[in-house]
Amino acid sequence: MRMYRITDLQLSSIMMLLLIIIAPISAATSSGLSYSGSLSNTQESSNSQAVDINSDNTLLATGYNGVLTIHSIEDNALIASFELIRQIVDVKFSPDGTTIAISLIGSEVRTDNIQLIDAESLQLLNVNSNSNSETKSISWSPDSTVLAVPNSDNGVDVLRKSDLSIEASLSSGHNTDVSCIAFSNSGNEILSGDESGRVLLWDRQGNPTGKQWELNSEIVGCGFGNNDLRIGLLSESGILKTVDVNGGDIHQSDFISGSEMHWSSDGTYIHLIESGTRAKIITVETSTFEVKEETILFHRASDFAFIENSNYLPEKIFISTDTQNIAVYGTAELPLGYGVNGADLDGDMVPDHIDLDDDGDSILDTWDINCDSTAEECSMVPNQDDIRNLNVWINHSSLEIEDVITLSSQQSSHIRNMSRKSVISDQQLSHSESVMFSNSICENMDTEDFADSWKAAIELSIGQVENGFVSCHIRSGMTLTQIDDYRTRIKVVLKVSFTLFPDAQYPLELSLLYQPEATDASIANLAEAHPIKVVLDGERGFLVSWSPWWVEDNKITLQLIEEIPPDPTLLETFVDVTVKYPWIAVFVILMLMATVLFYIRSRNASSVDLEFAFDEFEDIAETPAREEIVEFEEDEELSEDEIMRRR
Ligand SMILES: [Ca+2]
Ligand SMILES: [Ca+2]
Ligand SMILES: [Ca+2]
Ligand SMILES: [Ca+2]
Repeated sequence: MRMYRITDLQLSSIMMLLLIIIAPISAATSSGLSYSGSLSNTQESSNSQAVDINSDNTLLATGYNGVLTIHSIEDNALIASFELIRQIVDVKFSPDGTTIAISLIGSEVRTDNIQLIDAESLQLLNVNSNSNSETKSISWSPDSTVLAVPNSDNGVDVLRKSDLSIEASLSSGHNTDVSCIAFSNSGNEILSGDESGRVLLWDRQGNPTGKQWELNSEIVGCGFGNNDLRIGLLSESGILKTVDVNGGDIHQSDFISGSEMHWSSDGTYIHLIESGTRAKIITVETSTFEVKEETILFHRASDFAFIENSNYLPEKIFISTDTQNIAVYGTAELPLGYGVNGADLDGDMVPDHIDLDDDGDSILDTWDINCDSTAEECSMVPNQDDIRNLNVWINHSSLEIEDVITLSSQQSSHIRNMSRKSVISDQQLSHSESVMFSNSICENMDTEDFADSWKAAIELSIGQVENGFVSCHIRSGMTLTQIDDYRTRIKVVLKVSFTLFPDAQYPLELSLLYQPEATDASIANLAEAHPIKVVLDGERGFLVSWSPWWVEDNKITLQLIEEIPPDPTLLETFVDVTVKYPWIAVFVILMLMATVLFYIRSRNASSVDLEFAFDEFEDIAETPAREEIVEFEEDEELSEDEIMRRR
């Protein structure tokens, strides 16, 4: 009997394998936030580069190229805008909320790179200061009395809020421009990071503390944790690092690239922008450096500001996109007028007198003036192609649902604006940029919930649906749509493919029990959900449809009757067989060729035989005459009389 001994190496290999199998797949979960709209300004050439919100989360300030806007966060209303000719690079509300500091791109000799706005009177203040030419980062002290800005001497100036005069300067230590500045929470220290990746710690008076860190590329994010014991640093090449304020490294992660980072207010998380062709906002748990959650973007992202929920995680994020829009990510909010009494045609709980789109076809009432009906107002006649469309396709063993939603012209136009620069910074909207948008939709939404909600709404006469794979794509309104097209609406397809069990049996009755609402973090929250046009079709069925399916109709039932195909013709059969079994076709063709060849050969052969036969016949016909003559000649010995007698 053979004995097996498990060596230490084998044991550790087995343990490792078990660990790999047991360890959960640590895929980052979605933040539950999705694109929920955008803010904009009217200047097409303006590119948003910086955003900030005040400490009580009521105002959003945005720095564009040539304009600064202030919006109310509650209702997205534009409160004020200031024309500033140059690109605004950074915007910061003072912690006390009274002042907004802005930095403008300029030159080192300009004395107006730094400007202040009174956030209460909404007036540009008559105080200015110079700085370095790019002024990528500015930072207020926690007591709102001073503002730290990068100076033209590879250092930092601490400016008094009152007149922007210099209170202190930090110099010697950086060899390149300072690109990131942050005050500690106590206000006693200042962090400065530069374009080469060096980070220094100073006291408020501008004296170096001797603490220094080096990263491999430009510092794009820097900040203290809530207790000032830890510092978070982000480089342009994507290195996120936490260091002990006394010198040592704590954690490090490498992302694809970075452009901004913020600590959560309690220090539990760091949120950062990972830019590139799969741009995201990533939340990292600072104790473990595990990725807690992600929000997938479909546009460029240079800066972000956010509102925290009670778990210190973002519940609303504002992102500058390098376009004339600011993208907003959040959760679904109830529309204005929800639940108010009154006639409600489309069943979205917003009464007609408040609803901007009474019939739910994504065409606003004011523009809803073209339709087939002459008896009714077009705003009360839903356009079949533009309401939510539900295409159900039944195959032998699968059931697919395409839930097609149409976004409004304004939403579509803003999305196209932001998407145009997402992969290649030009005016053209390419296929890959559309794909980036549809991917962000599917990656942010709760796809499992989406599949489950349709599964629960479907009832079949025989069998049921199982599994459910969700995919997203853009049906129309994005790729190659012109920049000046403000009307074309984007149609988004949210598709779920189920397995049908058992296989389809006809006639098949499909009942839809209710109209599922948009699921969590779904783009469908932006679109009208009712009424619905339903089309049921299949590989072996006659197309049937029901439209409009109103909410008040409740359950609807459609029947798919089997379409019995006519018997195929001989040619169809042959083509069919050829496709399925090419070797049979080759065999048949070879047989045919052989038959034809044989026929030709045998035909040729018989004609040769005929020639012979004919020649022989001729010979036969001629031969007796000659023989007679010969015979006749053989009789030459006859007497003359005999010859005369015979003649
Ligand atoms: Ca309504
Ligand atoms: Ca409506
Ligand atoms: Ca309408
Ligand atoms: Ca209409």
